Amino acid sequence: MNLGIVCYPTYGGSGVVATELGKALSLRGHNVHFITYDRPVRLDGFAHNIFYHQVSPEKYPLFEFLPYESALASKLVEVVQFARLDLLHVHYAIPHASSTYLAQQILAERGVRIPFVTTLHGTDITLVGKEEAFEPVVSFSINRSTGVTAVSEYLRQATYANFHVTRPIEVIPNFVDLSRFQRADKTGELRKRFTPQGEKLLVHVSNFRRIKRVGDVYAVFKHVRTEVPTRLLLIGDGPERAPLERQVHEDGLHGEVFFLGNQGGIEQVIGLGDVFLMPSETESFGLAALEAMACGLPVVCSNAGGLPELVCHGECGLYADVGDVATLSEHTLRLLSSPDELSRFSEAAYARAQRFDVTAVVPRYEDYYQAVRAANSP
Ligand code: GMT
Repeated sequence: MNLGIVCYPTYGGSGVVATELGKALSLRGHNVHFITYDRPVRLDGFAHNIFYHQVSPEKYPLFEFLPYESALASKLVEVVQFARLDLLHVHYAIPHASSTYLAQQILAERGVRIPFVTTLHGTDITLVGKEEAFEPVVSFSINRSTGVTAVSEYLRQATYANFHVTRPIEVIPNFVDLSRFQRADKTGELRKRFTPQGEKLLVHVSNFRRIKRVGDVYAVFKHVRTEVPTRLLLIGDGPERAPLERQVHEDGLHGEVFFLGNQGGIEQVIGLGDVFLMPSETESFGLAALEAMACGLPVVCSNAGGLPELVCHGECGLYADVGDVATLSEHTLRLLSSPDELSRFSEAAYARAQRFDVTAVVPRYEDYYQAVRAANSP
């Protein structure tokens, strides 16, 4: 198939899923065209059947805000025709679904039929999308998409609860490439850089937005370190990073907490840890937790959103209510204080991640594309 993928090119989970999906589809013989405002961060290396089309609205004195939606719709009209695309797959409803609907209508006037699949990822439904400023457009464009998928059952239900959506939504979960995300050598030099005295290592990866509750990550670490020598590895960047970094310095713990920022190749680092922390306010799926599980890390997380669909409590991880730092700390200590318990949970986390391997999930998208195309053919 000739496929177009519309996504955010940044470190956010939706962009990561979209890019990894495009890469996996290209390996399965499809031609994949990414259409976005910058090269997606995980789009590294060269493949003869991956293409990138930049959307760059022109600046004009009248525009206080650049009309990205119009520029995206126009670019889609161009790419669908020139690259003879069979289907567009848009990730994150706002504004991608409505721009794509507009492009679809323009193309229809030119005699070109193009189906499009919208994948709902999380905050497009649970946070921003619900805002009065967006809700009517989000509801409309979900209903007008040729196909709709959500990354968890929780998100599917949240969509019906928060929007005027009547159409079926297919659940296709996030996935991980188990050939890349693997268990790491915890006796090697890299791990020793973070834990020179053989301390335990907690890991957190996120975009450091309020919803991620990085303050809870730090609070759990502070509690745990009083009983078990521990270090904390923080990967990613965002608005909550600077305040937390300031706090860590004020507490004099900057020698024990490592802020790595946005990193490429995180698969080489996550596996160095012992336990992954994800105390999010809400999380439609929890891709970073899945990537950690693939590296054999049990997850201590909140029971928010779709996390319980991924993390089996008492087997591959442990969860608590949002903000219940005391229980999250107890859970973390339970794992760190017993090598047997840690190893049992680690095995279970790895086994659970296998169910979400790229080779198991990507064919579900291909099947869905076929079904959508068949339903859309004249
Ligand atoms: O985590 C974020 O806030 C980024 C966001 C995105 O859309 O870029 O991630 C969402 O999509 C990911 C991929 O489907 C999910 O794994 C994350 O759980 C989801 N984030 C939230 O629901 C907060």
